[in-house]
Amino acid sequence: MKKKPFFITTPIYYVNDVPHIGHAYTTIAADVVARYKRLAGHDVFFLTGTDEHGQKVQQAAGQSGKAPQTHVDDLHVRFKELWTRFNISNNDFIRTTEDRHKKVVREILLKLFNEGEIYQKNYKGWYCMPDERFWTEKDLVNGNCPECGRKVDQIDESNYFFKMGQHRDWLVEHITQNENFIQPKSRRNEILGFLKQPLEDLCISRPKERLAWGIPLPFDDEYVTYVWFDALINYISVHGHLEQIKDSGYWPAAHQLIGKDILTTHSVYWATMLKATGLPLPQNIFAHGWWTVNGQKMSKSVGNVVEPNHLIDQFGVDVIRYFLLREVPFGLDGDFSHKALIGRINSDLANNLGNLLNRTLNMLKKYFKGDLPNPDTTGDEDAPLIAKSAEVIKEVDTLYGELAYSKILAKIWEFLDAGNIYINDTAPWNLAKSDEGKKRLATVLYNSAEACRVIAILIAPFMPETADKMMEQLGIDTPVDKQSLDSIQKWGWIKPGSQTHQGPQIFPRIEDKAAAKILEAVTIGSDPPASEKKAEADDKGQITIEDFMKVDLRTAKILEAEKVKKSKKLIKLKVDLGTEQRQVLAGIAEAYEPEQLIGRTVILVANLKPVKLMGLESQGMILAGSDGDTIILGGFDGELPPGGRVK
Ligand code: ME8
Repeated sequence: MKKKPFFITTPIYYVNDVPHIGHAYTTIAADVVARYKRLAGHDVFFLTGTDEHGQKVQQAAGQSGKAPQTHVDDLHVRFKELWTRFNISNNDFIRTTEDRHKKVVREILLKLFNEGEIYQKNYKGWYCMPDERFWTEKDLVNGNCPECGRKVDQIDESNYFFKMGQHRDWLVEHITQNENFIQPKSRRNEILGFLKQPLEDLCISRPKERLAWGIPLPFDDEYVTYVWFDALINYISVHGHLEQIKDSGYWPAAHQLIGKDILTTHSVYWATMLKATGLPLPQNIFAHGWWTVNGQKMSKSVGNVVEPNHLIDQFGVDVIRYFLLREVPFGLDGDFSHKALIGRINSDLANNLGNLLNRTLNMLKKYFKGDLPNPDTTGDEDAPLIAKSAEVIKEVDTLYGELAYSKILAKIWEFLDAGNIYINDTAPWNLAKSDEGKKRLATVLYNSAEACRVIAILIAPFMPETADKMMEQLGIDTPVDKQSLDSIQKWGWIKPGSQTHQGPQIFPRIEDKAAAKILEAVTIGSDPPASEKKAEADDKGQITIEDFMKVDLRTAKILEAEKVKKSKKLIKLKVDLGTEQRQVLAGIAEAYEPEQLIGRTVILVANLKPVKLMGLESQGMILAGSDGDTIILGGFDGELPPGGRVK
């Protein structure tokens, strides 16, 4: 049977600088889906690449004293090398300076020009050089660029324009009718809001005398193509010229992953360019959130740019892949810190995953010399584990459709917990004491090994090296990317008689002393060490940003509310944190009726140690202001999804 094509893309990154953790984030996210879809039997095409034209790149080349082509030839390699280190399984890597790309850009420009979709006019207005965007007087904020706040230059020149404005109405309709076209929902609403204003035509040229580094327009070689018009076409130029794109089977893309910074260019510029060219729109554009570092924007001048190569050297590839996608729900902003990373390594990876594999292999060695025994009869005690496996596999598949990475991992970890509980409950060490018990022991250890195999396949898209190590220790020769999801649909695929062997710990714990050393070494840029800053702040009764960031404030949506019996003040709430639900007790019963609270988004202190109030556990605290007897809940003057960080 012919495999179903599945096309997934990342943005193509500017080669004005070296890649950082933000670039790695989108690329790893796309890689995980690509790997999962391959396991599920799809014909996957996963594309990434580099954006090599335009002002930013020309400027960066100038600063390094190189010709632009030499600069991009040198720098794009850094991205390729990093993706190899991260085990990114892209099928192609496109560079916008390649002929195959330039040809298609010129083909599309010519077609649109001949069809009257592109025209020339004199333009007078404002231009933001770093963003390479034109703005009208009314767009400016305090005379500066509304996007980045930087200074704008006045421009008066003749340019070519794409008739983008005429596409507004059908685009609004398309977005309204296709819920998945722009995700998450908050971003979709943002674009619908943007489209309430009239849509301007798009300037798609730059005079050569101002910017020489670009693709010359096919109908006027005094101009080069605007870098965004050029770059967006990479998603289709990779499939060949216009006629070939339709036949390739890969267009439209199933998912186009981007950061929230480039949502307008994708959901408005790109969508209208495709429509005018006569090509269908991608099925989904997903704009994920923004990573900060210890609460600050990553920036060269602050010196806090997280260099992925250093992280890989220190912690290993799979740990970083896991952390980035587990820590923050996809779509929300996240904060990177070494402390949180070490926390995840110790709790999720060493304690949980490492533990299940280790104790299973250890007991197989001890009681069966490493030979996987034949399971005897399956008993009542085994059924919950087997049922949990089926439930998790099914739910994980649904969650992939929503790109809910962090929920997928939480789900897989539920199965891991079930595996550890199974071993605790069946107590193999007691079974080993009698001959009768030994029959049951064979089944228990067989099932534990099978659980490890299921987990290896489920985590393979996120942690491919770990999955292979697990397979090897379980005595399975076939590398995981040559296996398929089919093998976990039915319990009991692993063959009795396989020779298992315990290797080194896959995730050793980072002990407190080592962790302290790592944390001490990560000073932020030229800032004084954290300990000094803290002493200075304490003197004045102030706290540092690091102190503040220790409080994990999150947006939380109230799902249920009821008064606590026998209490005048307490209301019991169930709140949604995006990835989990919590029970929280709040002393607001004199100010609010429970019914008033349902559906509200509040601010939750999410890392407060749970306490018991009137015999009920409260897993966090919601923020409210008060004046005498008046209590008013803190909140937001707009809609926000649950689970986002409040800073
Ligand atoms: O915009 N957090 O390229 P770019 C999360 N060439 N993601 C981040 C991030 C951060 N702090 N920083 C960067 C361009 N990213 C254009 C794209 S596509 C036709 C042209 C990621 O090098 C995120 O995916 O500035 C963001 O959208 C992308 O890098 C921007 O990369």
